[in-house]
Amino acid sequence: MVSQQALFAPEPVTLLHDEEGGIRYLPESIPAATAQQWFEESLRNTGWLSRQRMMYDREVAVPRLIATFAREAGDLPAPLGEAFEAARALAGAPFNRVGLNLYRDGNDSVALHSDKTDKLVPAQPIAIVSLGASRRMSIRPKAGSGRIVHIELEPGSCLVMSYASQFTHEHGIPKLGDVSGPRISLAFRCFSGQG
Ligand SMILES: O=C(O)CCC(=O)C(=O)O
Repeated sequence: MVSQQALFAPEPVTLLHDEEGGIRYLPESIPAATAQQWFEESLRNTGWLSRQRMMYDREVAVPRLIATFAREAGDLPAPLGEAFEAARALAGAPFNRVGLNLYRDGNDSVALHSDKTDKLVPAQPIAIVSLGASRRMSIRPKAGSGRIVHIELEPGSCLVMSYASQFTHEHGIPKLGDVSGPRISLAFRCFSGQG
């Protein structure tokens, strides 16, 4: 018999097609209670850093807090050990790095960008697991007249982006007036060598 849960399980959404799987949104990939627990643990257990960057001729704070962990470093703070395994299974990729982003409120953001590929293993995807408040992601083609796509990244979802898509598209989390609270994203990547 098909369970109620299976009947109403939300379908993955393909936002972009390419030869490496494109960009896929997988809603409810992590059960809601687990996603909430991971959010609380990540908030509490992470040594969050504020990074500076140059804007024209002055230094400004990057509008979000960040942290990075290597899987092989061992001694990962909860929930990262469990989250690595889940992301590896969801995307079918041997992720060995995770970058965490904490968006404290609607003023925190990340500008449209593509991930730097020089230290990434070619053809391996990037997976972004969302925790906490929902935030909108914008995805825009780098060239041509293709349309910009917006997707609401809900807690417990996983967005899988191909390596190839980093050459054709940019993604970002815009500032937003009405955000229900803080959000954490766990961005899993496959780094080559010591990266
Ligand atoms: O927080 C997100 O969903 C996006 C994060 C991101 O673009 C990045 O870490 O490069």
